Amino acid sequence: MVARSSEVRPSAVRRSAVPGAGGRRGRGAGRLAGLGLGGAALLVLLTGCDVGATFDGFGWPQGGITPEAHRMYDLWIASCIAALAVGVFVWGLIFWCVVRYRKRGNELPVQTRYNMPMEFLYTIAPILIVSVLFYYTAIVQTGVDRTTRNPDVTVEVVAFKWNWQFNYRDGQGQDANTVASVLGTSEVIPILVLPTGRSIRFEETSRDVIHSFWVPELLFKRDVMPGNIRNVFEVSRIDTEGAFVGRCAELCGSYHAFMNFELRAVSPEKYDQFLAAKRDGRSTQEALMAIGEEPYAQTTRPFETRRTEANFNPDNAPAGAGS
Ligand SMILES: [Cu+2]
Repeated sequence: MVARSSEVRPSAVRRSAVPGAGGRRGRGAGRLAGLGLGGAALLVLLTGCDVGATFDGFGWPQGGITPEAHRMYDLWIASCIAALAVGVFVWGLIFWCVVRYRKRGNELPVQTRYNMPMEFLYTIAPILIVSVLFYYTAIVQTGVDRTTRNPDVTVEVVAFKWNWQFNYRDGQGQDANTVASVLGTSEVIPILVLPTGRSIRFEETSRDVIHSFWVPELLFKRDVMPGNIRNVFEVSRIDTEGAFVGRCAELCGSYHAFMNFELRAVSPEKYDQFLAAKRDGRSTQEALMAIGEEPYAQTTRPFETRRTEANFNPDNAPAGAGS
């Protein structure tokens, strides 16, 4: 594949320096191509295994609770394995060259310009790698962004400085009606109750600035825009019951960090009972207790904003009074 040192094997140098005289070179390129194909096959195989858990997700958060979260996680793990495979291959080549072609005398080594198989390989291989990564990214992204015509649950997410309102809707779009609502206050964290096993559509809108709706376990966040933009996304189902913290992920002002909520995933039966209780006019806390759930947030708590401490003129002394 690459010309050998003339000092060690002069005959080999002559053979490989002649263009097209490459039985050996052809075999080398074939071997490399085979290695690439083998690597790709290995990648597909490994993606099915739980390699991610062994390596702590390669830094990606684990514990996603939707099929979409798992698909994004798998894409990340596969991309990391591909990157590592390429890295190991390149590091191997570097070290091999360092050892094999180290300086042995003062004679200039044989130069190997215009090595067509090599040039072909390092042009085609990156294109192939990028194409495969692009293909799977496009597939996963399209899947995550997919919306359906009739999701089982539609919830309107209304963000404002600095809290959330969640409106349960009887249909899709701006013209649908709100049948029940959960509103957060400075004292009470809003709890977004949702069922497991059902498709859920989130329709986002903001009353003031750009916020971002983020539940880390969804492994997904989406900006909440003011004005006429209604950002929409769906999850095909939530797999796990439990309480999951939600946050605003867009710096939206002084109390941005306090803009928390909780996603409470419950069984479909409990969800139906919760919604019925809310429609009967009960408070969110009463409705949660009616279905045997904790009435207040478990994953976060209202923050003490310490507004009075931030007042540097607590005695309301007149300006310029001094001391
Ligand atoms: Cu915000």
